[in-house]
Amino acid sequence: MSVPAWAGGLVGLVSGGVALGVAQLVAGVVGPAAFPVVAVGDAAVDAAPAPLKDFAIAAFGENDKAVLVGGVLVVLAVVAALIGVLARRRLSLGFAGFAVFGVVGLLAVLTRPDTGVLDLLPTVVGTLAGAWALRSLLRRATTFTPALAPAYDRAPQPAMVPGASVDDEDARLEEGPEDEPERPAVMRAGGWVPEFDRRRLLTGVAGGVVVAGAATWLGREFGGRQAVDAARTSVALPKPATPAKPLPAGVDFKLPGLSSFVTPNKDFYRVDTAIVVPQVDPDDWTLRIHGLVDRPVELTYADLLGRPLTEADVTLTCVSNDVGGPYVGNARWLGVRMADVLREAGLRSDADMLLSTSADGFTCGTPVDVIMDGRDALFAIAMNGEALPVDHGFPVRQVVPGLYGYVSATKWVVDIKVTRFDEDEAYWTPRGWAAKGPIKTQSRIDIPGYGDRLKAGRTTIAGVAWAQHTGVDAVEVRVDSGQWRVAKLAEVPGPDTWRQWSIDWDATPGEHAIQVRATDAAGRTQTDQLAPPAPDGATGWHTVTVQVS
Ligand SMILES: Nc1nc2c(c(=O)[nH]1)N[C@H]1C(S)=C(S)[C@@H](COP(=O)(O)O)O[C@H]1N2
Ligand SMILES: [Mo]
Repeated sequence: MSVPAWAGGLVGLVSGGVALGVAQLVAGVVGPAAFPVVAVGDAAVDAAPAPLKDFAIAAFGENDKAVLVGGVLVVLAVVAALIGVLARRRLSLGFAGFAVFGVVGLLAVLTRPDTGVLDLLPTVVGTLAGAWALRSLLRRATTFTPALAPAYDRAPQPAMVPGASVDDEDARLEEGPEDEPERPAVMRAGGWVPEFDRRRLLTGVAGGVVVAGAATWLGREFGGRQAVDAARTSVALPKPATPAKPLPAGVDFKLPGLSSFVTPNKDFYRVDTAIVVPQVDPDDWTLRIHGLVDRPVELTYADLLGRPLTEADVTLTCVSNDVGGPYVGNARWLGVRMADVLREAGLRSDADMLLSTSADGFTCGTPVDVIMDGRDALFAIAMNGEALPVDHGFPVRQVVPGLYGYVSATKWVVDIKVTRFDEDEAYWTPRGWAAKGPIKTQSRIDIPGYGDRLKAGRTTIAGVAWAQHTGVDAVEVRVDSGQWRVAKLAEVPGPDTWRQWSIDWDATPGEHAIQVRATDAAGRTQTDQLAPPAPDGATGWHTVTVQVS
């Protein structure tokens, strides 16, 4: 007779979809981080304890954000369906459910950096749209037919043909069946009987799905993405005042399966806390440098492009990279030397930390002495000959040879506070990672791969090793804990990039464990002591086992 539970659940789901679609559409105008699902995810990322985050990175790798957003959506779907089931009995319960959603969304948006009043709009409008969809769909699902004996008090209403819905049924939905006994007997005997109308419900649901889908799609299209993409493609990169040294002929062995010396942008690892990548318009971008300086400055993108540019080949590494892991890549960067800008601003002598902040509120603490010691520490605008990809920090990011990314490589950087380590803390420090993060000398076997099956006979073992700003001096390989043998090293343009290595091996039948270790130019050989990534970088020798037959 009245709306069955399954239909209530369906109505709840579709109404939730309408709410999110409309929120997405409004967020497309006011900014992607104001989309409540993303805000909830972002807030969860920031609030999650470090071990959980480490687990997420280890288990899902670069998909960890997609998994998180997927999880939020699944929870939302289940709750929305429940709201629909409840709302069938009492519409006010459904509205209350949506209100709770809305408040959670608003609270999450408010925890985001730089939230303005406008950022609350997607959640508010989305919640209202969802509540409206809930009410309309439930009304559609219920039609009222006259009871067997028509009541004379209702009979004159001309619109009341059997099967038609009535317009003022909120009250009936509100009251629910338990209120029936309070009605006058005559009304019950000859009133209108609510009936579930499956066909009208399903056409309404189809309409809701179309609205939700179209709004989501439009919201994404508007989402500033295209505007920033267009701005990015129209950037004309100036020629470097200080070009990089030409790459030596022998930097790349070009072996199948071995990491190429230059990592193409599309293959470059990505690690950050952003669920939706910040879309920063270079025309609006400025970099403010303040704190322990004599002359605070604010640079525009045009200012930066107008300054002498330095080009440098630098390998980035993430502190959360496991031994043998993928979070390392090498690129040619183009940018302004950070030291020049800081010197002009009048760096004070008591400063020892640069606290940089990104457009999305991530912060990073970099030692001042490292920036000022002459290495190619850059405010980078380009990566491998093109404007920075949005994922990698467009319009401007930091690149500092020798430091893990979490203490040096701020993407979408907008603010630098010159300060002291004993006064300020960056994003990852209270979350269990060291305040300072010099890169540990490491090496990785790329070929053969873990668990590969090989034919007996001559084969090549090869990989990469890195000790940024110190340089790799030697790489050794051993099989089954035998003698260490010295590998052949590729050429490098300088100490700031990784270095390819290779060695031949006469593989004999059976299972074998291959290990590698590097020695840097300071004479430090990698320790065999295994340490996890937290708090300051993994150690140990990369080991690959293979089956030879
Ligand atoms: N804004 C911002 N910048 C950031 C991060 C971040 O979370 N947010 N992560 C850092 C970390 S941990 C690393 S390893 C590098 C990774 O840079 P990539 O994504 O370009 O490889 O970016 C750094 N810069
Ligand atoms: Mo990192």
